[in-house]
Amino acid sequence: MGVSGSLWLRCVLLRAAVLVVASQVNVPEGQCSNGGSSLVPSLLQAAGFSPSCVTAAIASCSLDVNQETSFIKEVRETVSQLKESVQESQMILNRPRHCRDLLDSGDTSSGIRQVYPFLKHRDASVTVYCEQTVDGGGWTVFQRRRNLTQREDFYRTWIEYRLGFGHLEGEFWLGLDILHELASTALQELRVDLKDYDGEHRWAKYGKFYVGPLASFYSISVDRYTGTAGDGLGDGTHDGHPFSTHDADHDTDTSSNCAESFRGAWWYYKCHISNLNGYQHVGQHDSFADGINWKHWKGYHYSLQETTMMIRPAF
Ligand SMILES: [Ca+2]
Repeated sequence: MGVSGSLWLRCVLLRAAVLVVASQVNVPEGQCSNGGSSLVPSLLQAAGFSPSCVTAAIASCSLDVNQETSFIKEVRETVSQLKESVQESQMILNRPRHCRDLLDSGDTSSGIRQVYPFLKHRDASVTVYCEQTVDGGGWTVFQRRRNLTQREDFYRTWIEYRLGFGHLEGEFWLGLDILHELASTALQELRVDLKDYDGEHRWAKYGKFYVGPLASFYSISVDRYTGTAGDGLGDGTHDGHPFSTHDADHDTDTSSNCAESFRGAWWYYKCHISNLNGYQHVGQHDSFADGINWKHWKGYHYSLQETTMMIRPAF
């Protein structure tokens, strides 16, 4: 190359200056790219460059100003790479974190979907079931019981309740880690739908729902109940209590293990007025409170046919 690096830089800056000045006075670019045009020096002088500086700069650039240099190519490639990188970051940030995001983006049908719930791991996808028709939609379902031919076993361990189990088309528990992640970034609503063996349906909804981190044993916080099933989670009972499984007793009953006694896994205190992960008795049962029970509706000796628990951002 016959021109020094500093001179090249000057040429690039000069060309940029020509284009900027030209754009300010609406002169087509073609008229400015010609270093010999009388219009360019006058424009540059009007922009504040001294006449001698403009003359020297145009003279030094005239040989090569129209040539593609490796420097300019590199700048263009770098800008192009930066543009791609920004677009990729934007795409990752725009990924749906939950079913409400999908609904907002126009996906209005219920079913199994991919979401990216973890703020610190935006590449980690999770398969969830979205309920987009009930009560305005946007619900991410985290628990479901159904009276299927082959029932899912809900009498599971601590680690299984942390990570989730079951089948999204049938019965499942999504997982406490995901629940906490979704609940910790935005105020959530909780909706609980219940159905008995006569086909009657009741529901409970909470305007505030929070699940704490592992360190709190995923303690629950619920408030602002409305519904027809009765307040089976708040009411001075489960609210504020950690989650327990038969192998991880965090309940407040020092003389027993509630999860073991009532064949479930729940936010037990000592012990419960709801037990939706309990044993799947069919309707009435003689045993005490170990079924899929919701005391305020059916008492402690009636196990429900269907349950659905789901959350969505409150705003
Ligand atoms: Ca206990």
